[in-house]
Amino acid sequence: MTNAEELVQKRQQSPDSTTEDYFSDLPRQQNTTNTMTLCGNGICVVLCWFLGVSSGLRPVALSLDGKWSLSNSDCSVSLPAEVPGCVHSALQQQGFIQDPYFRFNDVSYRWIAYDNWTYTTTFAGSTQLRASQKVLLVFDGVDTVASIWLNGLAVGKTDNMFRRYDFTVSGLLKDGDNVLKVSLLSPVLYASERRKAHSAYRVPPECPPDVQKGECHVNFIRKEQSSFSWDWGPSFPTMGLWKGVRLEAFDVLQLIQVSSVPLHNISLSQWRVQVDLLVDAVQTTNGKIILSIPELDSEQILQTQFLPGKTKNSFTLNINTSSQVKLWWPNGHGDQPCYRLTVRGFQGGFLVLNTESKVYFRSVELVQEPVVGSPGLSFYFRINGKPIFLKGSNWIPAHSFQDRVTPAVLRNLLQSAVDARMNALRVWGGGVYEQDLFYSICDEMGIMVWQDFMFACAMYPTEGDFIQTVREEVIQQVQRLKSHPSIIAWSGNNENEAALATDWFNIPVSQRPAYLKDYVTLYVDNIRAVGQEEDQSRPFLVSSPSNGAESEQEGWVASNPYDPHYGDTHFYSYTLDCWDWRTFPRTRFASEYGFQSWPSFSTLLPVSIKEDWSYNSNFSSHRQHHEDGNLRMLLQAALHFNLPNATDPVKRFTDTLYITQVMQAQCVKTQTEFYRRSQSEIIEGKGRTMGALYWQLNDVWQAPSWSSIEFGGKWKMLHYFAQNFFAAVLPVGFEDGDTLFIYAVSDLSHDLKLRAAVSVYSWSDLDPVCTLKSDLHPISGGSATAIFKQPVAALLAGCGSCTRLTCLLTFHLEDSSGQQGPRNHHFLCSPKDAQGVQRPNITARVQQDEAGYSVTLHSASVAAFVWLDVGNVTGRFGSNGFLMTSRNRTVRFNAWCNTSVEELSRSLTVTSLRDLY
Ligand code: BMA
Repeated sequence: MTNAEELVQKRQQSPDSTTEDYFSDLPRQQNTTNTMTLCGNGICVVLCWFLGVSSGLRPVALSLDGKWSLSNSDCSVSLPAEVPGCVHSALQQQGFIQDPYFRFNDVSYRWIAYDNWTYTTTFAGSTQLRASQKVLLVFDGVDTVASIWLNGLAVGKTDNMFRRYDFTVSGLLKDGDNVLKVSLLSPVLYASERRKAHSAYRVPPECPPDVQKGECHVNFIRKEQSSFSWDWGPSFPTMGLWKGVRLEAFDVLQLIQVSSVPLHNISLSQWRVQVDLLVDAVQTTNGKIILSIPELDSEQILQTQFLPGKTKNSFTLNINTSSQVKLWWPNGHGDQPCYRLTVRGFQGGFLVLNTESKVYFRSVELVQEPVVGSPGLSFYFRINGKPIFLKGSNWIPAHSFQDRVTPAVLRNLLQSAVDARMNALRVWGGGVYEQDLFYSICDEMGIMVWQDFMFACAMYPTEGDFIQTVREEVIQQVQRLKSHPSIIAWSGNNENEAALATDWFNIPVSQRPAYLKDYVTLYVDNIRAVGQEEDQSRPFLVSSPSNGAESEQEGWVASNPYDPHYGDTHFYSYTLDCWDWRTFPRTRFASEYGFQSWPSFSTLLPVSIKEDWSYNSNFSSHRQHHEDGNLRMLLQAALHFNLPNATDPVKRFTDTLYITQVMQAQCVKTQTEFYRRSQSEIIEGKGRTMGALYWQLNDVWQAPSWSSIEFGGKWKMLHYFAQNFFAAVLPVGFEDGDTLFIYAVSDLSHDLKLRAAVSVYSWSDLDPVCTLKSDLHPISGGSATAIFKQPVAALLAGCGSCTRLTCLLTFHLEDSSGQQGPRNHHFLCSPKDAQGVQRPNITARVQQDEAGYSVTLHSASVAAFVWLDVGNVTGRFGSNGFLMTSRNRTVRFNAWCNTSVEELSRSLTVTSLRDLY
């Protein structure tokens, strides 16, 4: 009996022994990297290789991550470089360049992406490695266009940042030092060459608008589309090995990917789990697969045959019907329990593969069906049979240089989403398919993900090689990601249907059919077809926005993809008054809407100098990538607020940053509340809104944008507002005609009985002028119901000497046990027109107790949009940007780093609306 046989026998005799026990018995070999654990997909491949019986060899996985060397095309620059990483990061780490985000460096460092760069490493080729039947050189991600050389011989080429590449290098390895080179072409020059070669017809847009200071023809290269600039981001066309590199050697077979998708048979009320194993086998291998979820008392033993080469092998595990399956729920609707799935493979009694992964059970349906009283079709998600209103935002890349998106950055941003009571994020199609950890965290936190494919705001080529690389990209990404319950929908692209339908690119009428055909070829015949072949467990949308089923009816490009009677919409208006809800489309599903604001001063400080600190500085216009964006923010703010007029230039600048955040927070609040209160109604044939995902959650650098979280993680006022406007139970107030309505919105599963309590305050007095209460109303779970209605004139007439100009309203919901949900407010006039507004002269005292830090405020009068800022002390307040109608208020501060009462007191500034003028 060989060692391996002995061990397998031992293992079978003691089924309880762990993988570690199993390995501890194996004879240790020199190369300890053999036992590398490959994690991804929420899945850790504990051991996934064949025990070579005949040769007695163990398989090898040799990581090539770490220090490589890097040089440019004429070798005038050479330096060490970290892998995974990119050229820009390496140049900065070695002191060749400053912080690329500092001031105007995005433009100064443009040369980097115009050069070609070569990464080189040397590794030892052991006999063991070379003796293996098959040796693969694996790149989890190459950015982007590269040729790869091993010991001077060409191994292969890459052209797609979103693919994993492997190359067979079995005969190319030498004893001793092996030299691996990856030569990267300038992505900018490559895209431009591809454009030139594509002479038959235009594939617009040619270039981004000048205001973006970006590069052209990004649609010709399969790379993060926003890396050539966007309307919120800089142009840093990265190059590098952005994911891991390694050698994998094996004698019989290698497991490349495991994925599992739970499927629910409603009529049989049975769950089954479809398990796909992507395997690379040296030769035909017969064996036995055992799938099991011990906790559900479910196991399946199946005979199988792995054919030579790379094959996908699907198996089904039927879940024992007498076991109670606990379901995965979105945040706010229940827990996110998971189960352990083990997959073991045996050949001739030998364990040939053994993996363990997480399985979460949930079903998802996208419901598009006729709606009573409304033309068109509904558009909402049903999770585990329950209609769910999607509350959240849109996710963009968290950094221009992906190597800097650490687990801590991801966790902080996603935790912030959950803390603002979001249950959904859309991973937008101009960025990257996020790293595995992103989706694992979403799984754990109950964040539903609308996952775009990475195509945005452009037409794309459809030549054979382009389609081919995209097909492979889609297969790999769907296989990698489909085990995540968080992903509830795939979506083909961002706004490309709309771009065609509403002719963004001035395509001559005679050429339109050719573009439509290309559109269908790419997104329907290829991306959708391939995607659906890999995963039938979730809905597949072709574009966002689209009319869903209606777009399909109209040949995939609807005449108006923004039709509020169908599908999802994107809606932006910067000139209309955002306080007027009548300007918003009463859509079925709002997947994008938003307003820009500036980040806070402390976020700008590290990337600017004194001369930059004015709203009209070159820096301020340089960082603004949206045409007239800075002006539009002020014009929108000026509709309702006095603009800052301080004589001190820095104060005026920081006050202006503040007012843009006030404007943004109030605008997005108004629009989101409109969507949430429209969920149960049909008005003029429109309504039943079931999603509000504002644009955008996070930032890629320190600049004005639509984000609610600044680069670095600091919450803008909007994010604090989201904490309230996404609350499970929310009172929404608005006027229709001159009548005040208050709606009770509830995302709870159970019914409530609530009344509205309205307080009228005079701007000049901290004591309420009067308080009104409605009757108790039944509020069904998952609904929006009007519970208070009164003409404003009558309300004010019955309440002392109030007028629209002198008073404002606050309101909340309550039942016999007290207040339910947050307090809300409604202005009866623009604050700039209000009469009796006093300077609040707010004073603040920082304290520390066992629970942490708190700030106690004292105000002399009603104060609106009270904003606490502790500069660069990182952390988060319990609430912020609030309306203060009491003399005292205590706010907690959750510090992310060590700080002190002294430091906080020193750093603290308090600003309210009246402090600006
Ligand atoms: C959308 C997005 C992005 C853009 C945003 C703001 O439509 O899809 O392309 O950044 O608007 O303009």
